[in-house]
Amino acid sequence: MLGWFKKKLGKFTEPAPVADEQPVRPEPETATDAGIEAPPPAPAPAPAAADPAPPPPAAAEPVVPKGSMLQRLKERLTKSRESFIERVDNLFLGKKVIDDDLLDDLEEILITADLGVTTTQALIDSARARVKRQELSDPQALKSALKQQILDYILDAERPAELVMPEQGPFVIMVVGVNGVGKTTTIGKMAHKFVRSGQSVLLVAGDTFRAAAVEQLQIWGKRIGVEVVAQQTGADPSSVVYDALDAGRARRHDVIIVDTAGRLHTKVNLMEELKKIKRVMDKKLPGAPHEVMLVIDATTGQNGISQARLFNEAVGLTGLALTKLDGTAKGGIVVNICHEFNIPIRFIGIGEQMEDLRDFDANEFVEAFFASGE
Ligand SMILES: Nc1nc2c(ncn2[C@@H]2O[C@H](COP(=O)(O)OP(=O)(O)OP(=O)(O)O)[C@@H](O)[C@H]2O)c(=O)[nH]1
Ligand SMILES: [Mg+2]
Repeated sequence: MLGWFKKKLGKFTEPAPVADEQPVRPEPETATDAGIEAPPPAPAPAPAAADPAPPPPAAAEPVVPKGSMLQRLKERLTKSRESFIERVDNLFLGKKVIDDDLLDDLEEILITADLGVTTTQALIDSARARVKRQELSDPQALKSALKQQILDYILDAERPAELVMPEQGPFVIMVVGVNGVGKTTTIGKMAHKFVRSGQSVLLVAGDTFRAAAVEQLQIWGKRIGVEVVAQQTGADPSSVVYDALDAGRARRHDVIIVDTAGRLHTKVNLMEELKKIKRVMDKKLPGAPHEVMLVIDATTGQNGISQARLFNEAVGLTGLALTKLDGTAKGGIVVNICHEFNIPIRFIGIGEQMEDLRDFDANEFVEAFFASGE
């Protein structure tokens, strides 16, 4: 858990892995909808959100055998597997040689699996060159080469994953992304991981545009037992952040996670707002934010790529979280993003349960992506 963070922070302690925590309901629109300080609406949703229980202590949590983590990822990526690897296997079935037709069909499969034109082209060109050099004799060898090449792309993107940790003071994470991608949910899950690892966390409600945004973060704060700094809806997000960094430093929090608004990325004013927030952070706490994390919804396919480009130009991304991989048949977006950008994927979201925010592991992902259905 939080391997990318742990590497840098010596005092980090590994929490016990969790088997099954309480499912986390999709975030309600308003605190009232959630039943907080108000009777639950009828028909009443699952009662869990009305009284968010703090997570159980790590020691009481059941331990999952290591192998089952990979199994779980495989299960969650079933849709990706069916559309991608099963199609590849069907294509290769009974084929003895690699010819142009086979490569053309493979190209189509890769594109429809959301690997994108540029990444697909690079993979096919490399395969073609190796066939020409007679390095790949049969389709099974091609499949292995493809797997290796994809792993290399992902590992390449992980190389700049080193974090610049502050010498002293809190580690500040600014979370950005268009609306609905899962920023607030990811922040809640991520904060939970930090808490379980013994870090003291402060959440900052930097999304002051949308009426329910502050309440949504506060619900998460209650659920996982962490403090949330917020002002009223409509407040200047930069001033919320300015005050929050003061509070975070004064109260000696280890980690400060800032939620931001997610208006459409095509609207220039959001980008200007985010730039301003970032500037304010650096002014208040030189070097902050130490991580600018873009959340991308994997089901949006190529849109995710253009979002990454625009946000990267505006605020300089240092990490990515890819959510809703459980809801797409196109896990190839992971490969595409890693190939197009040298920005490491920190987390993948593979469901709505608390534990479904997973440290991204290149090897684990590629194994799951290439695992044949059983
Ligand atoms: N299936 C699935 N759903 C997810 C995942 N991550 C988030 N969600 C759901 O996506 C929806 C939107 O999540 P939010 O966290 O509110 O998204 P946001 O980016 O903060 O949205 P705005 O505040 O409107 O910009 C919620 O219903 C979440 O439960 C995931 O990994 N898998
Ligand atoms: Mg939000």
